[in-house]
Amino acid sequence: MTIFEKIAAREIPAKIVHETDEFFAFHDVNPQAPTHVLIVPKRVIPRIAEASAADSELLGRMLVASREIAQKLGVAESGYRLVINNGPDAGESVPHLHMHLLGGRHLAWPPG
Ligand code: DGP
Repeated sequence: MTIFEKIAAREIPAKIVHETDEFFAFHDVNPQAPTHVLIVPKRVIPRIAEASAADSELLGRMLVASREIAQKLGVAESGYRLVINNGPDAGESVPHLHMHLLGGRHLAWPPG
């Protein structure tokens, strides 16, 4: 099982802020901004480059749900960034697709 599957199964504790039967969101253990949550499908897709057309609706629902999660966390008005790291140069460290939602401070662009 991946770390995130273990969190979904409640084998590893995490602060879960949103959950459906398909995906869930929880606070990142190593936050890079005052608000930093991960939105993760329960079905393991290793990374976005390995997603298929069959994953399109799930990924779309995750993207749309980010709005509700941002509202719940109080960053909808101030702004937030959605990030998916794919592969070594992007710093991907967990081979279970996840979307970062970062906010609560000004986020520099371009990213480091
Ligand atoms: P990435 O570098 O894009 O693969 O991001 C992986 C993120 O996962 C990283 O920001 C830290 C987070 N993370 C890793 N292990 C755990 C964990 O056990 N619990 C929580 N809450 N977050 C974790």
